Amino acid sequence: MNTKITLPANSKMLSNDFVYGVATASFQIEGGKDSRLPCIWDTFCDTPDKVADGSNGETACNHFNLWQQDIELIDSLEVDAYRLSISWPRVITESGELNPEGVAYYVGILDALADKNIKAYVTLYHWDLPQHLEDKGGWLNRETAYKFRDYADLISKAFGNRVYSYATLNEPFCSAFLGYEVGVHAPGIVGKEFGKKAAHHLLLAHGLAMAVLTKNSPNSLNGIVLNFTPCYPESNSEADINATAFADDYFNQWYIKPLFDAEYPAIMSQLPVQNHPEIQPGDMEIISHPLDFLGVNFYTRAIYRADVKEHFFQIDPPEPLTDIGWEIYPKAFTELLVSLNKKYKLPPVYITENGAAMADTIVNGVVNDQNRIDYYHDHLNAVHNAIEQGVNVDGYFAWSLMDNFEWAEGYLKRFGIVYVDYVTQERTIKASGLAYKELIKNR
Ligand code: GBH
Repeated sequence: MNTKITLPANSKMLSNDFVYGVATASFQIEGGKDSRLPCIWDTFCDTPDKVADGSNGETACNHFNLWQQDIELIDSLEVDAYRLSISWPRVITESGELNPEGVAYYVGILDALADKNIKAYVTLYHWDLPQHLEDKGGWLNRETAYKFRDYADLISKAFGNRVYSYATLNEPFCSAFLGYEVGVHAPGIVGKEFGKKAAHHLLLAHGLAMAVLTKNSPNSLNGIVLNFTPCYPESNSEADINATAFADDYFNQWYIKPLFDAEYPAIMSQLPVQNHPEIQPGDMEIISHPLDFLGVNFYTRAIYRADVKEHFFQIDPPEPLTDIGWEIYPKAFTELLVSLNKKYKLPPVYITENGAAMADTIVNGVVNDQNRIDYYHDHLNAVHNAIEQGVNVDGYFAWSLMDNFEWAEGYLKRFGIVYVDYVTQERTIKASGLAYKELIKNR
């Protein structure tokens, strides 16, 4: 048992230019629902049986009111950077103008971070689509991509030079597949014919916003955050290997290949036409706008076997599992980064999320989350191994700064390196948070 997170002494990740940060997202921590427009997650939470504990984002971590003390907390962890997201429905009115109160709220946060020399990594869309846009079709409506561009334009002008890095979208896979194909995330739409259409409009939104950000904020690192769940075959049979490759194209490569190769994976031809995206001339050029960085989110892998009807079937993950049921398999992290680096001409990579849900208990004000320390230790070393194999990784963000609203799991799953008591809103740095701080401090 090692209560520390350590890296080999010669690691690039121990240099002072390697960026360490913590990450959050607006809907998951802010609350402050009365001072913004409704979003699709408000509606989803109000729909019975969608969120495990029947909870919502009305208060969450009350970061809307407690942001100043939370920035002190972030500073106390001695991180270099903070990754946050902007609530689109907080900063843009229904008629498409800036909402000055919403903008002032984030400007306050960005200025406080600058005061403490903490780099701001801003994500423009972490799933909280304004409900009035969903009412017009949401990401199934091509028009939403242009609304996103306009939002990116207004907000990047308003923020001026306060932002170190902009990510357009967080995990378009989750928005498209979980939100519009299997319906376990907002807006809860179900149908194979919808997922890839939503995905295309999300990627179009990304490309349109990249052009705007490059113009308005040429000095920031502008890019996108993708999640990857690397796919492994259950056996070495040809059928399982092919099924796994299909799943990888469907879930992972679908979102990255258009960015670098300006085309979707070739499996598109095997999908029924009614499930295809609606691609207009010029779209793929817009989508493949050069990136200053690629954000990679990694949590776990998935194992597949062949399936005659559905191309692939995901088997139950083997142990060890985290509290949310995801397998702990750090080797997949190294292999993922190395394989992406081989397939694509990558810009600098940031690990924009990595972390684990654990069944934490707080005893006399102490959270001894040794299991999470182990997770971080093993996964940071997995990143180190990828760097050793030639991948250009410039930073790492722990998900998450603090326990928060874990989407369809509500408040039941804790991903923080800081414990949150949702009754008192008290924050307690967990043992993993202290270990992370030690790693950063002792570089
Ligand atoms: C991220 O999503 C989100 O950006 C963040 O908001 C969220 O709180 C955090 O991660 C934790 O969930 O069914 O075993 O194949 C990550 C979403 C996680 C989606 C892994 C796919 C596959 C698990 N991804 N998941 S499995």
